[in-house]
Amino acid sequence: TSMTVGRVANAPVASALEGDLVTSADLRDSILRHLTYDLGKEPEMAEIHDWRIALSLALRERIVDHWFASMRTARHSGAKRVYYLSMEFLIGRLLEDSMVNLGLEEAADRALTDLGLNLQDILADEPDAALGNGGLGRLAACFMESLATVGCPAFGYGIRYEHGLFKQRFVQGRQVEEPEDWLQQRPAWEFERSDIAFKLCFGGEVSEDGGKAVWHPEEAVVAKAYDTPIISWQGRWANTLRLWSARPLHGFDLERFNRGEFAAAAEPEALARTISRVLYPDDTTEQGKELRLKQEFFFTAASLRDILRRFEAEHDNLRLLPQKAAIQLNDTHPAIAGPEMVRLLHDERGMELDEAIVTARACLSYTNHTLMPEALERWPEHLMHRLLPRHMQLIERIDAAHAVKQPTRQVSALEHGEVKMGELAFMMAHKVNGVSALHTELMKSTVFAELHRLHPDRIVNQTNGVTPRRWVLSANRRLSALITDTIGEGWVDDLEQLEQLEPYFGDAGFLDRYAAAKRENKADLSNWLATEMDLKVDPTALFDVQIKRIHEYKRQHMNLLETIALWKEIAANPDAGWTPRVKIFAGKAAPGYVFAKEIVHLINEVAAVINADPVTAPYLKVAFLPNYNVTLAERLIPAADLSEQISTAGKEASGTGNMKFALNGALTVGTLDGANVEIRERVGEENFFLFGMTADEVIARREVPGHAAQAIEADARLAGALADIGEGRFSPDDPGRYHGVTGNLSHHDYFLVCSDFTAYWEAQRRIDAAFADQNAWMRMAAINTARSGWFSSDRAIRGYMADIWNAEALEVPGPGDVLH
Ligand code: 7GP
Repeated sequence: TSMTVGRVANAPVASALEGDLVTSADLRDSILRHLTYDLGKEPEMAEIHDWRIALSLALRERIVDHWFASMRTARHSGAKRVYYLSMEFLIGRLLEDSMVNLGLEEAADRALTDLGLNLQDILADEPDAALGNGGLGRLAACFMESLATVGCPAFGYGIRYEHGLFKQRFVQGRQVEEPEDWLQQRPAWEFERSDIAFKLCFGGEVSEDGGKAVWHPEEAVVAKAYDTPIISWQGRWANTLRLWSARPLHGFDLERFNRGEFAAAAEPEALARTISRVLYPDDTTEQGKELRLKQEFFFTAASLRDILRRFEAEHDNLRLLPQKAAIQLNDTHPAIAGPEMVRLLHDERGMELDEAIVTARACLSYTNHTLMPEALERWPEHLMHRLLPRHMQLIERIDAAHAVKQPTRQVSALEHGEVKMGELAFMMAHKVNGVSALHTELMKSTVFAELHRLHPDRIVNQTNGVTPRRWVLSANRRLSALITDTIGEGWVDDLEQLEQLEPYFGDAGFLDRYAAAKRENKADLSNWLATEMDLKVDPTALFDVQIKRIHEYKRQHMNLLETIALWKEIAANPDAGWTPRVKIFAGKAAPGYVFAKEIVHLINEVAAVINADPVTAPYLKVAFLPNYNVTLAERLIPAADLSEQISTAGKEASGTGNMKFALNGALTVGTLDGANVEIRERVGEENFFLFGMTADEVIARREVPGHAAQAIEADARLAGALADIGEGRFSPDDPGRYHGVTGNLSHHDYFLVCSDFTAYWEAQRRIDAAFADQNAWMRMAAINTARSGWFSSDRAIRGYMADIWNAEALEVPGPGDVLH
């Protein structure tokens, strides 16, 4: 029986899911009720999205009691709450997730069949909520699900962007961006909270009044909350994802409207709404735009106000705040939380400045997701001063207070007229974490070396993780069924139980079924490629997958060079017993990242040429799938044989796709970078295809004059592939199109594509040979599944709770518990 933390006499008992006999008939009735009375549609007139929304509302209804019970338990227990502040939540679809976590899949399936509908069609109708760019945003979404599953009382705070990440289309091979419109149909999961709204100010100036700073802002907007309940596995706990939407303080200008100035009358509305209009589409490059800084302050300040309001409703001593609130900053985007918290405590609540700084720091902690210098946020002081004059003053005070502790003033958050947000976040956090063991060590030795020397206990590691509910259980039904048949269902929220699979590898039956699951997943994907992309592939070929944002450091172009070299070699000698391969790429390039867009174009042009070659067709196909998103990842990962994790060592902070692939039985070809290192340690070096320079060797290699030319000279395959690109073999209409790319690789090659190419080619040929022995390969794949359980985001969240937040898990009192 469960621990009764939140014992409340008058609390209605939350029905434990097992006791909650939701029949398909109940569910069908509530779908019809929502369709009729919420959506106002008659069944005969309803379209697929109406049914989808009605089903979502019927499920949401069943989440709400668990949600209230969880919040009530948290309130009455007095336990610490965790607040996860993130500019991005890359959620994807939620319907299947909610249904699976509620255990209502069969009921929903039957209810819909009764109504003459098909569950899969309905699931496929849901828009993919892309309120994030890539790894950082998807990590936040996995963390939300795990926070609920481990029972950690938590809120996620972010921005309710009207338009998420752009949609990607290819027009003659080039990336074209189109606006995304996930809110076009009625959003099914959120609750609009008109009563939870805060006024937030910008600009103006600061005056002094009897030693007290008074900020006189000149502009204000309102942040309004929208709540989405996030339900745990088996519905034991639910937390809130609270996203802020920007509204004008004064609706619209009636006077001007009455004067006939209709557009001008709506202006304040449009201006205010701009703040939550669109997600910045950048991934690991800094965006130095005023609007971006406004967005950051907007959601951070609204969240802090909400946190303090909740705290003050429950406690009257501000000194208790660090015991009741742990605030995690997901990268530096919410780093203005440091000065803003100090302002709220000192200016607005009269706490001494030094104590305010110490109190804020005891609440705050900061996760760093990249060491790439171009991605570390810096804001011009004059901009900070203009937009947030009081905060600029407080940043100076924080910096000065920190400097006092230094014998010589080595580190400052202010440099060359800019505010360095990483340094500011570090100074205002009691813990700072990296996202893989290697990345954390590099933080200590590079970007934060000085700060680490001053605060040797502040930096800790929390290796990333992924939620097994979405990334194994839902995404890979066949594998999940095999696992559950073999070891029971306990693995779903205790993923390291996957280790128990290994003793079954001796049974021929297990590995046969494992192989069958992979084969069927690949057959599904092959059919999908045929219908959606008009591409025929051999479903037994090696499915080699690289899916992630397009970036030089991730080296999609190294993969492409190897593809070209392989194609040429097959063409020259088609009967040499080649292992058939399908090279699959997907990913978006930031709209302003010219080089990445050229890589996109080049992949498409190379694919067109190779796929049209009848000689190599049995052995090599290239697919670049447009509009990569969470949903596409769910389709591709279960069908992958090979996971491409080939970043320049030292550049990929962790990776999380690498974990999803390993769990789903794809072998990794990878460098010693990010979490690859830890994956390899766990799965065993014999079950991982390692190649390339280490982070140290990368640094040394860059010092070698002419390293790229040398590497090209030494490898005829590389030279040949580059020559083909340079001579326009893939762009006959414009032979010089890729001179920028080839020139960069031949003369500059900062990411060492050329220097790692030979090792990469050799690793790929080892992979060809290994894949030819299917029994041995499937065994390695199954070992990857069995030994990757540690990469669950449940483990990661428990790590944060223990090492950073000092937070405890709670349970909703079950119906069997005695309530006092
Ligand atoms: C990413 C890192 O590139 C990736 O290696 C890591 O797994 C992920 O965060 C989660 O920790 N970083 C971003 O997505 C990003 O936008 C810019 O970083 C601050």
